[in-house]
Amino acid sequence: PRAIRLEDYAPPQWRVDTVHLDFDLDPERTRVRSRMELTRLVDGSAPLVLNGQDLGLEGLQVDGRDWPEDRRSLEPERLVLHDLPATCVVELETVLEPRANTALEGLYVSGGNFCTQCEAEGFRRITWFPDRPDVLTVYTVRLEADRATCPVLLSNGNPVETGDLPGGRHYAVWHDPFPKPSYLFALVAGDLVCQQDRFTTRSGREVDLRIYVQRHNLDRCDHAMVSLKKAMRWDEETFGREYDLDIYMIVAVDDFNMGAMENKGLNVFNSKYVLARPETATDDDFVAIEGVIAHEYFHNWSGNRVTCRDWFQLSLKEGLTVFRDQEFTADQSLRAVKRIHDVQHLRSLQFPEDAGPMAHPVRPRSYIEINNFYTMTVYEKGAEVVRMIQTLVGREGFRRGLDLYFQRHDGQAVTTEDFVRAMEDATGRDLGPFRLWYEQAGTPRLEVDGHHDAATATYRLTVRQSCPPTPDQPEKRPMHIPLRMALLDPSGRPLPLRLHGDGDGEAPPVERVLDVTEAEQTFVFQGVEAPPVPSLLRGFSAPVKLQFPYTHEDLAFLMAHDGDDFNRWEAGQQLAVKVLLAQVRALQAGEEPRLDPALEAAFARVLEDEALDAALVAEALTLPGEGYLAEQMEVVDVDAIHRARRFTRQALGRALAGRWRARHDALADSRGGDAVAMGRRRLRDLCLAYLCAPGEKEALALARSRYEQAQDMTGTMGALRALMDHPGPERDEALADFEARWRQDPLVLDKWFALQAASGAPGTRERVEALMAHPGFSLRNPNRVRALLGTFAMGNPVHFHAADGEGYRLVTEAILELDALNPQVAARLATSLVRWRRFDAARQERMRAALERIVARPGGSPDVYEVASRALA
Ligand code: HT7
Ligand code: ZN
Repeated sequence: PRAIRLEDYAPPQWRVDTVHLDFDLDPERTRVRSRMELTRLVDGSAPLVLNGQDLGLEGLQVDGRDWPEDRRSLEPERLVLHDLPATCVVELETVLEPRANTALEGLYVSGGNFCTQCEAEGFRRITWFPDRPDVLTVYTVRLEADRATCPVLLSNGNPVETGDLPGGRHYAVWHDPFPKPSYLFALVAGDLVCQQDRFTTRSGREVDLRIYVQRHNLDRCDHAMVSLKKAMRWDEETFGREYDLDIYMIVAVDDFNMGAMENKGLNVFNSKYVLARPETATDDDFVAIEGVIAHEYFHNWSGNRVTCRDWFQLSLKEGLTVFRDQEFTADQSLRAVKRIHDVQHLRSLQFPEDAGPMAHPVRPRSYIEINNFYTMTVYEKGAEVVRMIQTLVGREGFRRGLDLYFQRHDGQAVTTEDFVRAMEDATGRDLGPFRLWYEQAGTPRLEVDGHHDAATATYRLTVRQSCPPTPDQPEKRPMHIPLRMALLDPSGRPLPLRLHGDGDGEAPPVERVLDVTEAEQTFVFQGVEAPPVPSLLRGFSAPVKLQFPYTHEDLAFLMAHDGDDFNRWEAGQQLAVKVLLAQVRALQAGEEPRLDPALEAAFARVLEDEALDAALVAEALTLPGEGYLAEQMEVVDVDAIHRARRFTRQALGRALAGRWRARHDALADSRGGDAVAMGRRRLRDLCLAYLCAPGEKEALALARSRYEQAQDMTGTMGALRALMDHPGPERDEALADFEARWRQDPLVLDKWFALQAASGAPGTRERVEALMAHPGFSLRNPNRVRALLGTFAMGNPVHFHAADGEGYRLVTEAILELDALNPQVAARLATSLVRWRRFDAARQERMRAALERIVARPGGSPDVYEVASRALA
């Protein structure tokens, strides 16, 4: 397969002013007629190049006449038309088989209904077209289908006309007045019902809101609708962004490769991110739905009104929109808890990506298959880059910059450079060196050290930055890193931060953002009488790995006194990491691990802190994950990490049993849908998990009875999770009951598959293999694949990396089978194998062999090939 390179970008030579699409829908044979009004943008006789994939060509006319064979060339993925007049109308026809489409790109059938997925390059599976994001076109779409099976016919924009046709058929016409790239095209047709509402924008425009679902799901749309209205209001109030069409539609489908898609006016969603009521969805599901609904809505400006010039600019819309949805969620809940979750997500998924063979800059320079670049780096690190810009220019400056960006580029397809320039122009801040964040891959390391000099009452903070090499980028340059920090005096109060060179005028601030731009820099703070404890990288002000030689006592001090909630949590995490890694070393040396008294004392203090929000208590009492611990090791020892973490959970469970129980019981009656109630339930279930960790009968019986009495899915899952690592009647009966009760409900059954795939108990790999033969399992449904195989491969290191290689075998076989059906999902699963060099020699050998088997397979997809071959390079 051929690589596409940023440096080869060339602007389009033709404009498609309008396109009329006519769909004659049939699951077996859909006819698509397209009529494009074209204008040549360059002098001379540049041919028109249209993209197509797995498409025939049933007819081709230019200005109403058949176009001769010798003036066109039909290649497998391109149709090139030569000698066209400078303005012309091209009409062509294709025939599709939506029911046979298992890749879920282009036009396909899900749950008996037609839907489309065109980002990134799915439109070329529907019709021949310049399928690139910098070609913006006004669409008119006519849909025709059987009225009985497809009463609902939807496309982008506003409805124009509907009517009946002979033979039980009917039609609808939609017109989208906003020029858009082809990746934002969508159609949906089927037997759907909708929940309807209205929204009045701040300028008084009335918007018809609709959420379309299958009839049996109509009672699960309230939360999505409330979330949508909240997001619409929030975007007006926070960023001055208003909705622009008369109607906003969301459609939930069960078969979907990703979370959701922001097609103009017609979002198509994975049903997982729409459907919820407390009996079927957990608190985490509710929060995720609110976030994804908001994310897709926010794309209407950051992505749709201002779109990407080419796919290398993907983070322009995704990083910015993730940043916007993070801010939205932070405003709906506890800001510090949201920041903790986002940082956990980044560290456990993006940092490993940035340290592995798939590492790439936020703005990549080349790809084989663009679908493989919808990555943690483009999304999550991209959002961190936007957040750092906000830190550097300030909140108000950021708002001005964003206003300028939208005003300057409305209706255009632009680059990350255009975004940065708007920020500079609106604020006067020079972001020159900062741009490197878009170009340089890898997670920078900050090694910080502090030295107090009592004689001069100064504190010197020395900061060294470096970045490990990544594929294609062996040499790294220093980045511009905003380091938010404070110094705490021995009583825990923040000190005024007067730097050498500051004027004497204003009172110095107690928190500063240091501009770290050099490989090594020293900051000297004046007037520091006693040795302080620094609070560094507050709020995680940059996506870096920070090292500072904190003692256990320093960390306990910060846990107790840091005024930054994120850093209080972080201090606890760093303490736990130190303790757990010491246990790993003990286990590797054949010694018994022991529970560190500092950790036990810190946990006891937090557990008794009634003043602290329950949600923050829960975060503070959650040990760092196995993946994050693995990142701290030279050679990953999955078994020792798993044993150390299990040992600590059990030891803390035993040592603080009375306190866990008391706090658990005090939280028994935690109802309501607000963030406070959710935090209480999270803490309640965490207490239950610690109580059950040692595996004693009494605690397991408590979990079993909690399962019986659960009023909602959060409680049910909390009880089940506490039981999952403890084989025995309590676990097995609860699992069997759950399956019997929820067998008919795909989203809930996914939870049942995922729970079992995540279990640390012996025999999990065998169980996963058995579950692949379960009547409810199907490789055709991405949610089911992710629930069972994704959870096993990405969320269960100790079983996936089992020394006998059986975990690798199971996943490799699944990847190969899945690749023939759905390459996009298969490629995601294949990323579980790419960091093979991190493990011991025996595991390396097995993982490499698995990758070689994948690469060698004839007829495999470019998606999977790209992942496996990069891993082996
Ligand atoms: N912009 C959307 C990305 C997306 C997608 C990409 C490739 C293949 C399938 C896909 N479905 C959705 C979703 C988003 O980030 O908002
Ligand atoms: Zn997005």
